[in-house]
Amino acid sequence: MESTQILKLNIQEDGVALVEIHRPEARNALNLELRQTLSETFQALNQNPAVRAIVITGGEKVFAAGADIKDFTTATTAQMYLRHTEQYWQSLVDCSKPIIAAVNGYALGGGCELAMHADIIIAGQSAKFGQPEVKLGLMPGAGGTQRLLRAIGKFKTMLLVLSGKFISAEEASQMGLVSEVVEDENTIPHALELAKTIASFSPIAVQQIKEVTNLGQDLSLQGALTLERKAFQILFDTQDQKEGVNAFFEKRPAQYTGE
Ligand code: DAK
Repeated sequence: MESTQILKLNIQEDGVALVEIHRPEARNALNLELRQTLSETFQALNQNPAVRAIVITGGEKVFAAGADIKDFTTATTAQMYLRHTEQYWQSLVDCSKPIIAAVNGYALGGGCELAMHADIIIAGQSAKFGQPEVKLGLMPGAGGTQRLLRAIGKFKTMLLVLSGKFISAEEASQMGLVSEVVEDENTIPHALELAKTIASFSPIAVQQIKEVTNLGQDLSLQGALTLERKAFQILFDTQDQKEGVNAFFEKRPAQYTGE
């Protein structure tokens, strides 16, 4: 396992990359260095053809307690603007490979926003989600108001962002913020297993599914359906599509090459 002080990266043989935030002394708070490292890591993983799916986690105890509040004590508007931290989050947005967040413990503020940059969220039963920025005289700044709105609707979003309350994994699941709730000790193994399954499929099909699903959220239904249909048609020009169909009739597992 390759390890820096604050981020661990393990690229497995099966095409799954495990990214682990590691700042236990600060509950994995996302300081500038961590966000920068996360951004560089996701750019590299996106460009690495051996990587077909990515799991991001904070480990067994905490996902991330948000931005590092120490960075806020004296910051001015101009300094916050000039940091342009949106560029770091953008690397996750631009990642064409599926991202699974494996959440144990707290996913708060920027931590909850980080989880929402994933495509699938697996939560341990004791996980807690929230956007407590309002308690600091702040508001969500990395997509919290907007991604929550799209995931769980206005009234649940308003409840979370205006009250700053924490919700359990089960509540988050019922709201549609979490894909699956599992036993705490199973969060990372389950996310890795799921990522392994996804990594075994055609990477072109997987990436098209991700792209169309994400883009479709912000399009009209008619535009999104057209986009879906075009992407579906494009897949017929891949060897993987022929391999998948042939393997079905030959009753054998498909071997996808990504071509
Ligand atoms: N930042 C810095 N340090 C933190 C931290 C954080 N977010 N969360 C915890 N820590 C530190 C604590 O200060 C403490 O340090 P020591 O006292 O030991 O030195 C250590 O971690 C352990 O914390 P606790 O003693 O509080 O541990 P507990 O288990 O009792 O409680 C907790 C865990 C996560 C419930 C609690 O620590 C907590 O409420 N933390 C703050 C959560 C929070 O308010 N998060 C929102 C932060 S604001 C932006 C985009 C996005 C954002 C900002 C900008 N731009 C586009 C510019 C995002 C903003 C946020 O996320």
